[in-house]
Amino acid sequence: MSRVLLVNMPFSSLRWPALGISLLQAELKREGIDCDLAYFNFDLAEIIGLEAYEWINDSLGFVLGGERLFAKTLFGSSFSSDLEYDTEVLLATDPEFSREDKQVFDNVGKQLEAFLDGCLIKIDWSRYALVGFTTTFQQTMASLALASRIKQHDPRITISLGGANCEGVMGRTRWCLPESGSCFRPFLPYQPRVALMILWITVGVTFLILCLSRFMGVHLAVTQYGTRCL
Ligand code: B12
Repeated sequence: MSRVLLVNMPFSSLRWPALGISLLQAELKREGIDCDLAYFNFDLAEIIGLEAYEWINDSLGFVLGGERLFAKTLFGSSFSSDLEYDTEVLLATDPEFSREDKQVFDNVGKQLEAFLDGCLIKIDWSRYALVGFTTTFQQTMASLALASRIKQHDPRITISLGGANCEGVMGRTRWCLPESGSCFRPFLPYQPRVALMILWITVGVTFLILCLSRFMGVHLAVTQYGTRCL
């Protein structure tokens, strides 16, 4: 049977589980599909230490510090310069951001490649037909970075992304993996799809009524009080 793996990447809280993937796991099991969960956020906290992890997760959340670090592993040298980010984002939002803070931040960045390689080694990917990442807050870049590695390791695995970062404008943004060039296709959730169907049916039925009424010599006029026969 094909299995599903749902992944929770850094930087996400170590205090709370990711509710989304547990709910999806329960639903998949009900449908007879085996599903495992992987909380790789704990693996990174073990590598870089609890203090550094929570600092980036909590204090640097609003400047997307964690996203910035993982984006570097994804886009490599083509990424914008550190100087620009340090002065225009880090120092601009927190003038007390010290040299020591910067050292800790950069040091965490240096350990991310090893962390991602570790994630790849830890899992037997041949067991999975689909790997899904949940992304809220600062989890998109880490998810894409691991997704890129998984695709290189085994291109047959389908990668899926879900969570709050896939909603609205962000969800409609075209996300592509730089190495393979493959892009995520936005997926219309159930409710908008039903709404679209209802809209088409309404347009179709209205058109039919108008055609029939013309054919039968009846003229319809739409007023603010509803549709009336003249
Ligand atoms: C509870 C909650 C909190 C709690 C706990 C957060 C936590 N870390 O667990 C607290 C109070 C701490 C909190 C704090 C904050 N929050 Co809050 N919070 C929520 C809330 C109300 C519910 C989140 C939740 O657990 N939902 C239930 C689960 C089941 O839903 P879900 O994760 O979306 O999963 C479903 C789908 O998305 C999908 N899905 C999820 N993963 C995947 C994966 C795949 C592969 C697939 C196919 C589908 C899928 O399926 C799931 C089941 O339907 C949401 C709003 C909302 N209605 O969702 C905001 C929300 C997540 N919070 C938000 C924000 C901005 C914050 C704060 C930054 C607020 C602030 N100004 O401080 C802080 C940040 C804290 C931090 N760094 O962790 C934003 C996040 C925006 C974003 N794009 O990341 C949200 C979306 C609210 C909003 N609309 O603005 N928050």
